[in-house]
Amino acid sequence: MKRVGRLIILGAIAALATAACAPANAAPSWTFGAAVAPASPGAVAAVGGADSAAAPAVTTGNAAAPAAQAIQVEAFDLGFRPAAITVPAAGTYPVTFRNTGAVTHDVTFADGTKLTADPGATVTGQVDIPAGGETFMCSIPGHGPAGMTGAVSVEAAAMPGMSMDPAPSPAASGGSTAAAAPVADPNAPKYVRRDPAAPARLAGTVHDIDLPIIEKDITVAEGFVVHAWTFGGTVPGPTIRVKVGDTVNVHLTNQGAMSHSIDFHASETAMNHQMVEIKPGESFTYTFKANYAGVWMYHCGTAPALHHIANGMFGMVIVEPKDGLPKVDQEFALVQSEWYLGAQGAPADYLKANETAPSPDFVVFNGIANQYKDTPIQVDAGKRVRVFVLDAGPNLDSSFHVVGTIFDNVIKEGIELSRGNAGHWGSQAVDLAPAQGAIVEFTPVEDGMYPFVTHAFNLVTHGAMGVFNAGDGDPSN
Ligand SMILES: [Cu+2]
Repeated sequence: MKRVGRLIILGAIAALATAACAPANAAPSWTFGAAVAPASPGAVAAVGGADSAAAPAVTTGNAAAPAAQAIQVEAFDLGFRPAAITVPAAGTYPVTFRNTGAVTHDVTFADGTKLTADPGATVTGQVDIPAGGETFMCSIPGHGPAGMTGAVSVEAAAMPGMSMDPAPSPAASGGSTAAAAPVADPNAPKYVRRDPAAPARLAGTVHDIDLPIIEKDITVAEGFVVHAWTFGGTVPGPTIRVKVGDTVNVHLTNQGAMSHSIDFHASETAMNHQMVEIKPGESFTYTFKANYAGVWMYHCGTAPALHHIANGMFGMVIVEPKDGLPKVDQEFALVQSEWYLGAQGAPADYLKANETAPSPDFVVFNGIANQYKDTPIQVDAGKRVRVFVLDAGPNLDSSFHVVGTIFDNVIKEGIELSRGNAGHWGSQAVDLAPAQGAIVEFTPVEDGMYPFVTHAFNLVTHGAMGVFNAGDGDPSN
């Protein structure tokens, strides 16, 4: 194979040892108490049967307890069947844990007992159930809040007339336990400003790109650190720029502590062919031919995909037409996205991100709040500027606008407003739903400041603002 245009994407291997950074390995903190009373038969499985449906269900506190045999629980994407299990008495029980989902899950009991199963696998172990019962959850980040919680109740302690259902998951109950915004830490590391320049198109027609998956702490706004999951060690991941007809081989190595995957919107492939789970330590090559021009999103699709995108796993692919784009004076790449903060140094808060009326702590361009307001992007009056814009979401639209300019050339999702069109039409803002991308072009007419925003102004005050500074920034000279 011709190996041309190899792009080595560097990034430090994540420091995975700190407690805040490795929730999958840390002792879980429990939101729910053990359920202790009977519930509807459909929600309850008693121990002892080879099949939970065939097992004698314990439906009231007066029913005879079946002989204790085993706890059987199945994990699917994303939940447990059954989520409420009854045992007749406190004691040690064998556990059979079956994963029928598409990604790795675990069942982690409140005492720390943990069984992990790959997709399709069944594992066994044992657990001590105390007299008060015990909750369990999947400890993989995002899975518990997405609904993977349950409880083992002890029948002897059950009280007639009380519900035995496990406490509803926070996700099911509307996310009422979503974290409050952390307080800015003056000792947090300073953020690293991302170079807004669009990369040059890769030379040649076949591209081999190394894209390590790295979990690491990133300062996303002054005073706020997120334990992000990344492609290539940055949020957004690196921008990949090719042209129609090129072949792109992306070599992924998962250096993180949990499973991830990748989905290139610029590609055409079956989901279960290339958007596959890449476990920690594993490598996978995702290959696609760039058949269509555009500004495309890539992202992690591992469940819950919302959490993986909200925690930084996205980036931009630019596919130019076969003959390339016309030359302009300067080109930039800007990705708008949201941060839903958990605790300092923790991953993004899934429950906040999952609200139907989401209220992000920050809305940002290129991963960091206000970075191009703090240090503007230098341009020149009278010189043509092209911006590749992507709305990575995960939830909110962008209305991309550059104050004091009119876009005379826009290509949005395959629709083109051409410079020099017969009606002399122009564009003031480009509307992008999550996962949509565009190319906009403009020319600052004089020296001065040209702020760029999403014209949803409630988001501007949350970090979605930058500045193009033309010339010396002073229109009066
Ligand atoms: Cu991921």
